[in-house]
Amino acid sequence: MDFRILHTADWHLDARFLEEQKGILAWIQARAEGLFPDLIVVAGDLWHTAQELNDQSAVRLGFDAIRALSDVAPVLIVKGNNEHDRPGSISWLTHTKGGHPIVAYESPKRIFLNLDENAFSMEGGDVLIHVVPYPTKAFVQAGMAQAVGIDGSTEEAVKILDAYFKTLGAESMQFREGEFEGRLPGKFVLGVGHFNVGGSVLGNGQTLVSQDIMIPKSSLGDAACDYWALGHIHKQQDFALTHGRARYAGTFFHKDFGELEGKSITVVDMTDASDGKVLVDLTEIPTPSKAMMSIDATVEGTEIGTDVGAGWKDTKLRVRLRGTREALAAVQDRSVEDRFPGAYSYKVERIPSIERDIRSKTIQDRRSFPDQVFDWLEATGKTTDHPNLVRKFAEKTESLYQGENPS
Ligand SMILES: [Mn+2]
Repeated sequence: MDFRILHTADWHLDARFLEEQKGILAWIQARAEGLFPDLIVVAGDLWHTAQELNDQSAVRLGFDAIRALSDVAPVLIVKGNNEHDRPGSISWLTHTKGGHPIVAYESPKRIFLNLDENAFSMEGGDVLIHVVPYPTKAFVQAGMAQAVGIDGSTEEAVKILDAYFKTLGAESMQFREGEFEGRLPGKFVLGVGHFNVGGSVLGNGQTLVSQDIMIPKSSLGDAACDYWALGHIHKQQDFALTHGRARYAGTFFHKDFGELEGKSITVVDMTDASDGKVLVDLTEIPTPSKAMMSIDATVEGTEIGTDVGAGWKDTKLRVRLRGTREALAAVQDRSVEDRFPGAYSYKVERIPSIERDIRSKTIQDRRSFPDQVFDWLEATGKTTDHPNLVRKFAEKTESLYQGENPS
């Protein structure tokens, strides 16, 4: 028997993206109908933030989309980080029902899927599913520590998680036992999780808000799943594990400026190979979402500078104009659109240049901002007992100024 999953993640539903999300979700719904999946996964960050109960929020869109997808196949949702999926914002969906069952979990769970009946079960089935929502430290200590019999207060979260994934692995192996070289045909093991796997690559636009627990690939492999359907990292990517494969499906729409990679949803096909192993085949289906580009341009006089790069065609373009207040005021939004023709949409930001107090030629010529700070200290007769602290601060300020993440 074959097993097909439609793997999505990081929907980030929110009023601010509502129209675009509505359009792409309708597109996903139509594609899902033609794909005949056995299971549809939303691997965390269903919501972008806490939603209000009114017609302007994304609650209606989220509810309608999940219900519509459940007409196609059973739907499984896991909770993402607290910043996005607030406690209690996910589990209630378990109590809703469309054409097929919907389950939504905020804590670790082991469930099964029966492929013939299109139904979840707690007792057994064709597919064993390990559900692992976002593990905060408190969550690890309260929930998983209990599951593996370790006192969370005295163990490192990473060690607990390592032991936890090993217990999942033991369950996976137990589930597989039987004829056919140690594995029953038509039996698959799936992991669904929302967390940061060590070595995964962030997209251009994404910055992680919270301090993540980094889960090593080796731990993930220990769980002995045939496939891990992951959420959390918005750039789609997959990697091999000691046992099975894992993939971040990524966001289905461009959420942040700087996200230039194409967006997609993933079809996962699992089949029995003749040697008793499971073949996992991944197909990316691109979604009709526009890349989000950001261009910095200097305004001199009333002219937008020419060193502005290329590649903005058909993107959602943000143009950040820098210059004196007078120069910026002289540039109309309309002339920005003329200067960058063919973008899908435009957002114009005007950032006035900061006049520096110290205009000494030698200071201006110094290369780095930390050097300038020390020169300024010297020039103004100030001293510091904490030069390292000042340097660190200056370096962070400089990297911020250059738009890098100072971590
Ligand atoms: Mn996310």
